[in-house]
Amino acid sequence: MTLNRRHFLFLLGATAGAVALDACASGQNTSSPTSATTAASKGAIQLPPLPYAYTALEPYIDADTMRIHHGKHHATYVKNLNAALDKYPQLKSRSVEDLLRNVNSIPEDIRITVINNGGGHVNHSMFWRIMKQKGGGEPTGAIAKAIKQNFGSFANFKKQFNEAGNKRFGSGWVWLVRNKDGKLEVMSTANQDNPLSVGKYPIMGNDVWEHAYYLKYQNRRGDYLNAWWNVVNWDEINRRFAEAQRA
Ligand code: MN3
Repeated sequence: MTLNRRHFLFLLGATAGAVALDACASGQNTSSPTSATTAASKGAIQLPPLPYAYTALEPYIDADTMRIHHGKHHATYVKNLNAALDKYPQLKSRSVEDLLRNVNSIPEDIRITVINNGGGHVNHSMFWRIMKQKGGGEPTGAIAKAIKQNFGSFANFKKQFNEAGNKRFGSGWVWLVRNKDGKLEVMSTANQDNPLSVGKYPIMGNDVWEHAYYLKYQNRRGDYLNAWWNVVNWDEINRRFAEAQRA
């Protein structure tokens, strides 16, 4: 069976896309596997590639943790989110952030799934980018000034942030957010809940689920929280801070 692109797109439109894709993939003789992939994944949310190597954050975050965290945990959130949104294709025209900002607009039968897995996707997409190899050090730029204004000093902010991360019982996140009055706050959320759902903009956040640190730090969450500051990417955090002020 030879399929040209137009024929393939016709099949995709006329029948279930997944069936057509399976038929093509097993055929080995499709004219354009690239266009097939594009057509099949249209509207589906993709796992963003890690912006650096798995080893980049060593020794603070080990390569095995990064490999499983990104390739398994984050990938599973994306897969579950797509499965939920497939039931309501009209939701796919909205961003996941927009869904999380308006959770009551999500159909009830998929609401918790979208909060958990959409949150998981958005949180981790931020998380990879606010870290980098040879990161850390004192904050820079506008966020440095804002931290000083809101918390007195970077040391005091760091202390509050680590305390909130340590105190989170079970799985969750610790955040620096911008609230509706334009003030910066440290907060913590359970599970994959995102601050957008309570009207706050996440500027930076650290993942305190055990999967984020257990291989290297076991029960020593405090050590992980302290070490994490060595990989923080202040350029990306400044970019998010500017975005928070526009939001
Ligand atoms: Mn995680």
